[in-house]
Amino acid sequence: MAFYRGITTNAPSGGVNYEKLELDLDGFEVRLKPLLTGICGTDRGIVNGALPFAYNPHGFSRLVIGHESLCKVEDAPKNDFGISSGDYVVPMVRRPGKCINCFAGRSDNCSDGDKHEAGITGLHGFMREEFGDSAQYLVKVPDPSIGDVAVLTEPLKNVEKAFEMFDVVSKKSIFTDGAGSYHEKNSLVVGTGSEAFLYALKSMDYGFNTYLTNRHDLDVTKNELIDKTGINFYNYNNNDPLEKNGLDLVIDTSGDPATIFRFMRRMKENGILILFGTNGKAPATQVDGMDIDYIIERNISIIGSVDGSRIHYERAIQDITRWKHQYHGALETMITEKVSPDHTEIFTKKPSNEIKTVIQWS
Ligand code: DN4
Ligand code: BGC
Ligand code: ZN
Ligand code: ZN
Repeated sequence: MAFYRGITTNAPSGGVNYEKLELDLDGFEVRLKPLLTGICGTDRGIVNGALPFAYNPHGFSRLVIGHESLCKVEDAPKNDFGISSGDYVVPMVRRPGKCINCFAGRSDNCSDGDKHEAGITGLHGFMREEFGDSAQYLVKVPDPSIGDVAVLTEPLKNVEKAFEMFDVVSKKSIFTDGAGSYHEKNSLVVGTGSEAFLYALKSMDYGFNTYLTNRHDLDVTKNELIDKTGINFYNYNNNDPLEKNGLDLVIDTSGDPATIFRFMRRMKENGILILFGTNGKAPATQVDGMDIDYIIERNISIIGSVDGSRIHYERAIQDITRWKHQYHGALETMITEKVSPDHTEIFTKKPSNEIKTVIQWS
């Protein structure tokens, strides 16, 4: 038994502490030290007691939070997964239960809910000075030069999985334009947080005419990112450049039903709507028979997508490596602040210009 400090909560009621932990690391083959851990809405939701599905590990009265990280391997015995001391790795969030999807390496599609998520449901997370893990849950970052942005791997793996869903569902019809590309197709990402920007970058990769939207203007940092990447943005309360064109792909990161239906009503035939944002506190909205008709008559497909599997982490690392060079410094500007682990106020007060705040561990 050794003592390490970590950031904890009491799930699901919430609260946050940076405290000394007595955790047995001996049962784990690989020892890891986090370099950077990212903060996302899920962490804030747990700390604020707003995520009733979060729970402490069995027999513990606290949960170490954190599921977005870039870690350095301190010590690893010989293993079948190519993980060695000194490697940069991203540990996976979900750990399999016993269902057929978990068994097949797709715990992101767990069919009975009996999986665990590090830092969220029944398993300690990565916001601690040191921890142990099994080599099979570590995804290697082969190019150390992306070390400053590789902490974006975990949030991007969600996007990779959702686009895999797009690939599957878009086969229902010919989705490309007359030239066989997506250039004449409009994709709209609702919301302007870190996941929204990652969705927009992926959508640009596909060649979509890509827009981000929100109900207000953006601050300087986000505008800079818009300029550097060539993504389009509009404040939907002021104007709507896509009004006449219709929407082929809509990706929602807001979780707001009224906003989702506002844009659903503008979708074109065979359109695809991906629901990703979650906000259990969002107000109800009115949906009538015309809305249902609209969806049916146009063959609109609605996809819900959560988490991602190893392949999506690997694709995320490939995309981050390419984007880092392609966008010349833009990806780095997504990391808007680095704070120390004792700066726990960051979980209750989101900085106004935040895209991604990270905790720096060493
Ligand atoms: P975030 O930074 O809170 O992003 C949410 C975005 O939605 C913010 O830019 C909000 O704007 C914006 N928004 C809220 N209400 C509206 C509205 N009515 N109209 C337009 N925009 C609005 O969180 P994130 O980027 O980290 O994650 C996005 C969402 O995905 C969250 O709900 C997460 O819980 C969820 N998520 C799901 C998965 C998964 O399914 C993984 C990670 C995150 P403002 O705050 O600037 O006003 O696997
Ligand atoms: C994580 C996902 C996880 C989800 C659970 C997200 O923040 O990125 O891996 O499945 O939270 O709600
Ligand atoms: Zn997250
Ligand atoms: Zn399962």
